[in-house]
Amino acid sequence: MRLSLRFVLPLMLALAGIAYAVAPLVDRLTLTWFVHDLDARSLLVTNAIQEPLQEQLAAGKKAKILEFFNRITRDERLFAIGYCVSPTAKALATRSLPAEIHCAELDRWVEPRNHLLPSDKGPLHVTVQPMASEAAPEARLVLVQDMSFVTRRSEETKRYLFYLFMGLAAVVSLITVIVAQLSWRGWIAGMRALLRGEGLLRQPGSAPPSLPGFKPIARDLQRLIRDLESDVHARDESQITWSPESLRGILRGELRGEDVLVVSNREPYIHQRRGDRIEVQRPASGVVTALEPIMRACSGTWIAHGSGSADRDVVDKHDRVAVPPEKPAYRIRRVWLTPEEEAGYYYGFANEGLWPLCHIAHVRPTFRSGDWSHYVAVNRKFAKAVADEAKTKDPIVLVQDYHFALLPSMIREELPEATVITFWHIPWPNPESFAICPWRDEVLAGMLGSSILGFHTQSHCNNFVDTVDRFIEARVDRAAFTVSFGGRLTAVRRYPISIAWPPAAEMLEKPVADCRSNLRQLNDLPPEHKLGIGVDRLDYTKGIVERFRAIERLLELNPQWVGRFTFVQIAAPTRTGIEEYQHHEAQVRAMATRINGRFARRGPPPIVLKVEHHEPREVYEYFRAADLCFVSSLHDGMNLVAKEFIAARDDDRGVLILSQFTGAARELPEALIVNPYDAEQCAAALHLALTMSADEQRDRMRLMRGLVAEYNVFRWAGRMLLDAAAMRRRSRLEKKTGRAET
Ligand code: GDG
Repeated sequence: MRLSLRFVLPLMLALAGIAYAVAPLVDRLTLTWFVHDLDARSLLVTNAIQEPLQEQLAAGKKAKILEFFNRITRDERLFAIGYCVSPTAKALATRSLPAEIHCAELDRWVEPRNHLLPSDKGPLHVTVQPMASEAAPEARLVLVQDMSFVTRRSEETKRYLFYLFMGLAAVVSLITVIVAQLSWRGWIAGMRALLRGEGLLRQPGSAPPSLPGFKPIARDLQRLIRDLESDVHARDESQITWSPESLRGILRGELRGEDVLVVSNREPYIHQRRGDRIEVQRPASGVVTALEPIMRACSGTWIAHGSGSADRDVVDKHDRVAVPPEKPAYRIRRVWLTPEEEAGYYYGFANEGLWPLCHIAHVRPTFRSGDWSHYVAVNRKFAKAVADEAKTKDPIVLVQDYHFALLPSMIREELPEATVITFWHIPWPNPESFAICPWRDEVLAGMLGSSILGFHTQSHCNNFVDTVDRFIEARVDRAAFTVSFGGRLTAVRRYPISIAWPPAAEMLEKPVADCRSNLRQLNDLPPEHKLGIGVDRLDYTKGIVERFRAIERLLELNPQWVGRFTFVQIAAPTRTGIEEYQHHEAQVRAMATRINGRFARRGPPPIVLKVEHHEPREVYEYFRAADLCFVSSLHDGMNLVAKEFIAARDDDRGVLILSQFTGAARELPEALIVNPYDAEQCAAALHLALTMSADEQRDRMRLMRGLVAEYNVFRWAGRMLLDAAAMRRRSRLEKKTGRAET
């Protein structure tokens, strides 16, 4: 007991000393955290008041603005607020705005380390946020927040630390005394054993006592921490409701201030000349919907082929244009291609070579060395554009699709520290099929410049990894799904793409009953006529011929549907310069005419073929008016039409017939899954859809709507960004500790 007291008292004194020594450190750390928090809060406040403030400013009501500021500063932490229209103007501000803050000298508060302003009431936190508008391009908002709460919290922390260390001292001394007692007994027992001649021989099977044994433990611990990290990550992710806001949250939190670039062939805004007017077109594309919130949130740059007839008229001298036109938030950098480059890179290698190569649709790929040269040159052109546009040496670059297989490694030559995320929107074939490509090794090496390589389904990931394993000198780790090539690691991951959820309100504006009656009227169909819908680019991979064959078979097997069922096929013209597409269009048209000729004598025609582009609103109206939607792709990376049909049906009605060869079929088992090559089976599915009870339609549709809502396009983009953020954190840590994973 005496021994314990002699030990415990000095220990307690020592720990109390440590508590006081540690307190200032904790103070400094918490101050940094609070400053970070207040930075984020300032941004939030600015975003929240931007719109009402701009409205008041536009109305020019100064008294109202001051009243608005005073109302906001009633918040106990928001100390003062001011608005400077220009550096020469006087600030429009609450009275509490400290005298040291003038419009002319706002730059001194911009640096994060200068955000603190001492005052006799305690420190103040000052931030300056741009609030540009057309009328006032230099306008800025000053927010001053009260930080006196930091001093109060510091006192509490010190008290808490003192009690904590005291408690700790008591527990440590207790454990020490117990261990000392036990060791003493153990030592005695050991001595006795030695005297008995048992010696210090190791028991068979017991662990060797040498130090190197700790190394595996350290490694295991590292692994455990990593697993825990990814566990927390996965848990957090499942808590997220994915929306443009959550994407913005990731960019502000996980990827604070990172430089983000997107590269795609198609641009998100196209300027077209119509007479002497310039019209802005937005391509109806899921990819644009997903990537726009990222671009808007981080004011990034989107690099794309400038394909519009007025594209050159609106760019600045660096070929850049700010978009969206009504409220610029990010910029497009346009890359110009000659007609020869477009023919070789886009129509040739990408669409006559890689497209049929990656889709099992029994169309032979055509590879020409001239096309390949253009493909290489255009990829190089885009890599230079990426290097020009990068603001840092390690930007995040999101590369889209098979037009840019070589771009990842070319970007890496220009910017070795960039994080390149490549997403391949079409399937990846098995190694035997891919081997057809005469430049297969170059294509694979190009793609392996990516840090993350994404596909829609696990089987596309498997095919890619198998192809790499078969053809190039790379190390494949099938447990981690990574490929190590040329000293670099590429993670191959599944990111199933989807659509925006909820869909834009204007798409669902017209009631389903009105859509039904309107479209039946428009197509000369009786009010209760059954309607099917198909919406596709007029592409041979979409199985439109097989779809028509199935409709013909339905009418042969179930003649009661003749004159009572019509299938409307919207077929948007695509890649019309390619011969295969011209043949395909002729075949589809001829088939519709033949089938209609066979059955049209008994009422309305079974097939209405509309070979033209439709506005998204019209497409949604058809989705809402239809009794069934038929997606019969022969091979499809995902297929967004299936998901759009589901999104359109907020009445929980309608049946989806879906080809088993789409990525979407893996996610939507409640659809009627069919083999498009099996006309009998498809005809049976059509009959089942036409006779399905309302209850069954509702049960299936609800399940599918739940899934599409949860696994929406914001999750697709967000998960890639989260993985990129984790990868960047890990590589920064490895650089710091001087260790890299091999
Ligand atoms: C590739 C992959 C993957 C069609 N016609 C019109 C029109 N569309 C819209 C649809 C839908 C989009 O085009 C087509 O998307 P899909 O996913 O069906 O197919 P692809 O164009 O082949 O896209 C595919 C996709 O990339 C995304 O990763 O799912 O597997 O092949 O949004 O609604 N839109 C309008 N008028 C039309 O006439 N407005």
